[in-house]
Amino acid sequence: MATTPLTQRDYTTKYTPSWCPGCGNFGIMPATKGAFAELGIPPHQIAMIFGIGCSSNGSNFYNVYAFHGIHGRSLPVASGVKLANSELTVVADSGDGDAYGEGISHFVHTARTNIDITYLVHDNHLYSLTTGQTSPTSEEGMKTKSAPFGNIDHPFNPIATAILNGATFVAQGFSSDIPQLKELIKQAIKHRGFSFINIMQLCPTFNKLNEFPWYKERVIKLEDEKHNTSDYQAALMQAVRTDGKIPLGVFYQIEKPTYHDRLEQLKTPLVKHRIDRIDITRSLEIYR
Ligand SMILES: Cc1ncc(C[n+]2csc(CCOP(=O)(O)OP(=O)(O)O)c2C)c(N)n1
Ligand code: SF4
Repeated sequence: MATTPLTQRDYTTKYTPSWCPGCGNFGIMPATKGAFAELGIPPHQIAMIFGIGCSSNGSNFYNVYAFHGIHGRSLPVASGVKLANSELTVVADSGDGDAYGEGISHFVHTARTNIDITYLVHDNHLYSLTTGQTSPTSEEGMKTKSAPFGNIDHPFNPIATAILNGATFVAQGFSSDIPQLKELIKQAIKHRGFSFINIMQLCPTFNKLNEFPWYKERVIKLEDEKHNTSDYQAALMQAVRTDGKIPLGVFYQIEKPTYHDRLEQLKTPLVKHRIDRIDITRSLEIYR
């Protein structure tokens, strides 16, 4: 931990974000940087792994170790980074298309591993970088670039999927509620295990359905409902609500051994293992 207080500036690069005016990414970024600063994690101890999309362009805007991967693949890269150096705080960052379309199998399988990384998904209900096509979380009936007569498919439920597949910290935030989102990100990073936050994100350029007034009518806070975050069934009930409300806050959190806890060889970070004493003569013989 740093000795002098860190501020958001410590995590800021010289590049000006290219997002549209009013984009929810402008709310998610200060919440994330604020969480890093308040937790006192210096930039060189953080690795952020991005996929492809408007949100993923954030790789240029965070002064941390940042890796811009390929579409849908932020989680396997993030897992690899954590396996190599468990002393880093590893955050994977995706759009909803990236996470629940291209990257859906990684989402499910990473949740099962309970590896100690944090996953932030910017859920603007569209593929926005490619100009607003239907994504897995687009609502049924929503008119998009690729569904001009309305989306005919049922939307994907990220919260229920995460809980059902073993994620040990599952939350939902909103890009317009920066203080709450910052607290959720702090809790997610502090949590030992796979922590996931679905972040409802405004996309004023392409999403004319899920705008601020639409959310204002629907969002509720789980803490106001006296929700018990360690109750698996209560968490699932909140995730599958049918009253149209959008709960914000922590749905589910439990302690469980992490991936690293379960493998003796990972107790020491792999980057600190001595490799100079390993004799590979026999292996070389095989391939000679
Ligand atoms: C395998 C693959 N399919 C499609 C694309 C084209 N593509 C690039 S960005 C993007 C949309 C990203 O949407 P999302 O992940 O929701 O992020 P957003 O732009 O909304 O933040 C698509 C489809 C690609 N790069 N790779
Ligand atoms: S298209 Fe939407 S998500 Fe992309 S930068 Fe513009 S407002 Fe943000």
